[in-house]
Amino acid sequence: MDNRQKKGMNFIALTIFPEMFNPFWEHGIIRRAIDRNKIRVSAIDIRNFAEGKHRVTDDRPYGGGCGMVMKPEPLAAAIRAATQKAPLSKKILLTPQGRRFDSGVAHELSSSDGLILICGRYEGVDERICHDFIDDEISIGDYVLTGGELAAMVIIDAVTRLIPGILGGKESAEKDSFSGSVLEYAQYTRPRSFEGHNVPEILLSGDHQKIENWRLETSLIRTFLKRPDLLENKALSKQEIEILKKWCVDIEKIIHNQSLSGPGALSGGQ
Ligand code: 6GU
Repeated sequence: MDNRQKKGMNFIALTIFPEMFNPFWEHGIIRRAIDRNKIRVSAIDIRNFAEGKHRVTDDRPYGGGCGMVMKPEPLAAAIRAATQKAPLSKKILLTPQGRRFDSGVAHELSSSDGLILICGRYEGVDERICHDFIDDEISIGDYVLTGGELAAMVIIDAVTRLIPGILGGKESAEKDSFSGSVLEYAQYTRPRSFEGHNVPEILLSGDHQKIENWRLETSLIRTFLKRPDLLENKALSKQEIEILKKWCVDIEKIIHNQSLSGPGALSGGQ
């Protein structure tokens, strides 16, 4: 049995604000994953590796310009110390310049032994760190955060829930939005009637096959309406194609009836 199986996937965040991670470790599924030895987590203060009385971690950029740059020495020392603790972990720099984090990247990272997540602050980190101490650079989207800490938490959260045995049912993670590149079906719980809106009858029918079909259809409709881009890249199943064809027929019927009697027919379709 290797380390990962014995003690769980290892996440180490390198940051100048380690306290930011405390509430994150202490709640919900992340906390349960730690308690059950599915993951190990730590946030290490980069400042501990800075020299001098003031333990400075940033400095002015060569060549001038605004903002500060994270100094290479404390970062290098912090990354080396983390690598000694977790030699098989992947070293990831959180930066808006990185490749975009998505469900595919989350799955890819979830199979690694562990992650060392380097949280940049200020205007960036010294370029020499990017070259020599990093395996991968990741961004969580096209906007700029004040630091990589929230991005590190996003990644830890998304990766943790993919680890087998973390979520309730085995299929929970697989059936969720994006893993099959359609959105999740509509969910309802009690009460049966809420402020005049009723739960769809079919969900109360007890007919599991019908419920399954209804869920597949609502998943597809929602995806088509909210995120049509996801369907363009999806390999559709036979059943999914049948559902889409059925809509086409229904929509064409509506258009056909309009062209016979609707206002479009009178104005010559203009
Ligand atoms: Cl990983 N870091 C920062 N500072 N901003 C971001 C980001 C990361 N991802 C998106 N914006």
